[in-house]
Amino acid sequence: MRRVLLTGAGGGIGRRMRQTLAGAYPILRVSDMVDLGPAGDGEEVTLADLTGKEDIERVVVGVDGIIHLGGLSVENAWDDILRTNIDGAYRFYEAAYNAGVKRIVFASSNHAIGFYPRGQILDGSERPRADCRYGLSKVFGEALSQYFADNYGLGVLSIRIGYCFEKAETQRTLGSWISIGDLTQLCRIGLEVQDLHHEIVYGMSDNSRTWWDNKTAKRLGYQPKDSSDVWAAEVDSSGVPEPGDAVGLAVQGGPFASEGYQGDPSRVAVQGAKSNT
Ligand code: 15L
Repeated sequence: MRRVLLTGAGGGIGRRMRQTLAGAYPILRVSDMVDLGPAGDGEEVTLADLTGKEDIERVVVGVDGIIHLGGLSVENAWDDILRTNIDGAYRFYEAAYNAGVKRIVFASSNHAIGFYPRGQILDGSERPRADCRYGLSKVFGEALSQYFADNYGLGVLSIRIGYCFEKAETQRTLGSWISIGDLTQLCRIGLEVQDLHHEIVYGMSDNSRTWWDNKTAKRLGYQPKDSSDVWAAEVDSSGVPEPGDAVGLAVQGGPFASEGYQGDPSRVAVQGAKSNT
């Protein structure tokens, strides 16, 4: 990998990963719609809207591998999800393939499987069960990755990212927490491991209390260095209620599966279906 593209470099994960990837590859191209500041050593900075054909085609030129964090990262209105995470993702993969890109690390999400009940152990081989439209777009992204691997020989690692923030604060995030260091390690495996077709792994650190069996990631060489266990006692004794309604508290996706998530009125139309956990 000579030139690696990091999309969504201005987002919550992207900003930190820009730092953890510094120096890892000869050239790191960072892109986002928002101002990313000046280029650091070994960096190229590109302003790009990944829903626009010209920007997409420009940003992938000369790139060997991509960590694709770009797109909407929480629930949104359907039209925006469709334009950005579905249509935009397809066009992005197509342009990347046409430009000769060999590897993509796709930032999927635990919300692709968020409607599975808590306690059920998942290993990435299960059928998707999205808990919101955003999760549904991540199911599409995983299928898109499989399609480009099968039909065009692109190597793709889809990472169902859990909770990538400073610390775990709830029972749910004790299970799904991942440090930026461990997520960076997983992304680098996706870019560098030999003979990758398409694999789905969980973006989690070495957490003891989890619903995910990350055996595929381990087979690919993942050795997480961090663990949410350090906050387990604090979370147990905090008494702070977890956000979400009864459905959200019963399923792995938590608040994303809860009624009125983000106060989106168009959600109400399908709410009646959200009772069978
Ligand atoms: C996600 O997919 C979101 O991008 C992130 O903001 C978190 O909220 C995370 O899921 C989660 O499950 O908590």
